[in-house]
Amino acid sequence: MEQGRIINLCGGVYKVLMANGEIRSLKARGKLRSEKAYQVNEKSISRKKDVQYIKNSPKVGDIVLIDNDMIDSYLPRKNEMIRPDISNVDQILLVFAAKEPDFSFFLLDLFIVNIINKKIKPLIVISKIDKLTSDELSSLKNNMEYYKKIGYDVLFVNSLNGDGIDELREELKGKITILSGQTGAGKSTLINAILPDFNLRTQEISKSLGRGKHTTRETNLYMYEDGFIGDTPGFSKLDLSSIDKDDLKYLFEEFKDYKCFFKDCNHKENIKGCMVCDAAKNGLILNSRYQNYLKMYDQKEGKK
Ligand SMILES: Nc1nc2c(ncn2[C@@H]2O[C@H](COP(=O)(O)OP(=O)(O)OP(=O)(O)O)[C@@H](O)[C@H]2O)c(=O)[nH]1
Ligand SMILES: [Mg+2]
Ligand SMILES: [Zn+2]
Repeated sequence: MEQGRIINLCGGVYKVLMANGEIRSLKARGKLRSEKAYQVNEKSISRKKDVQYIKNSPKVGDIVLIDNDMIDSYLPRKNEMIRPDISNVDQILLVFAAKEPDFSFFLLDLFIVNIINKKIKPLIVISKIDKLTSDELSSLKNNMEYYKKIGYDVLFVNSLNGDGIDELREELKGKITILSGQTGAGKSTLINAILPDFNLRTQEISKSLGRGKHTTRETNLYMYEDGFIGDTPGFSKLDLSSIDKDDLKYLFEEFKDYKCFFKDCNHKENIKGCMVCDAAKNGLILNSRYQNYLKMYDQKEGKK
C-alpha cells in the first residue's frame, strides 16, 4: 500500500502529501470513522442510543496507508492532541506578541503550563518587536532571561522585516512544529515570513473592535525543508481545565530545583521549611512566576 502524510482536513476530505510531492484529496474508510466501544478513554466519544462509539478518525499529522484511493489505516502515533486535533508533533512554538495584544506574563505561564502538560517543550517566540521602543525591548529581553535560565529557548522576531527569522529556521529543520499563542499574536504572519512563497491569510487587527478578521480556522501543515510547520486554530485560548491542581507545581519546572521539606506540599503557605516559598521570597524564583502559580492554583480551587 502507498503511504502519505495528512496535511489538511476539511469537510471529511483529507489532503495527503505523497512521497513524490503529489497532494491527493482522499476520504477515509468507514471503519476509521467510528468504532464500537464500551470503554471510555481520552478519545472523543459520541453517544448513539446505548452504544458508545469512539471516533477513530485519522488526523492531520498522521502517516496513512492508502488502498484503492481511500485511506485505509494510519501508522501508530508518536503523540496526539485533541485541541488542536493533530498528531506526531515534535515541538510547539509559543508565539507571543511584544505588543498588540499586550504582553502578559500570566498568559505566557498559562500557555507554558499547558504545553508542558502535553509533555512537549515550548520554544518561545516573541513577535512584533518592532512595536516596542528600544528601552521597552531591552526590559522585555531582561525579563525573558529568567525563562532562558530555567531552560526555555527564547527568540525575538519581527515577521514584517524578517529580523530573527533565520535563527528560527534553524530550529525547524526535520521536525513537525506547530504554533500556539493568543489570537492576533502573529502566528500566520510568522509562517509567511518563514515560507515567503506562501501567502497565508492573516488577520488585520481592528483597533476599534480588537477583533480579528482572518483568524485561522483549519489545521494545516506546510512543508519546510524536511519538516512541517502547522498553523492551527483552537490553540489560541487555553485554560486550566485539563490540569489537576495538585499537578500544577510539577508544571512550574524550576520548583524542583528547591527541595521542599514537606511531602505533598503545594508550596502555598509561607511555612518554615518550604524551600520553594523561600526561593520565591528570596527572588530566586521570578516573582511573577510564583504569583502566577498561586493565581492558577486559586483558580483551580475556586472551581471545586
Ligand atoms: N508590526 C508587526 N505586526 C505584526 C507582526 N507579526 C504579525 N503582525 C500583525 O499582527 C496581526 C495579526 O497577525 P496574525 O498572523 O493573523 O495572527 P494569528 O496569531 O495568526 O491570529 P489567529 O489566526 O487569530 O490565531 C496582523 O495584522 C499582522 O500583520 C510583526 O512582527 N510586527
Ligand atoms: Mg492565524
Ligand atoms: Zn513546599
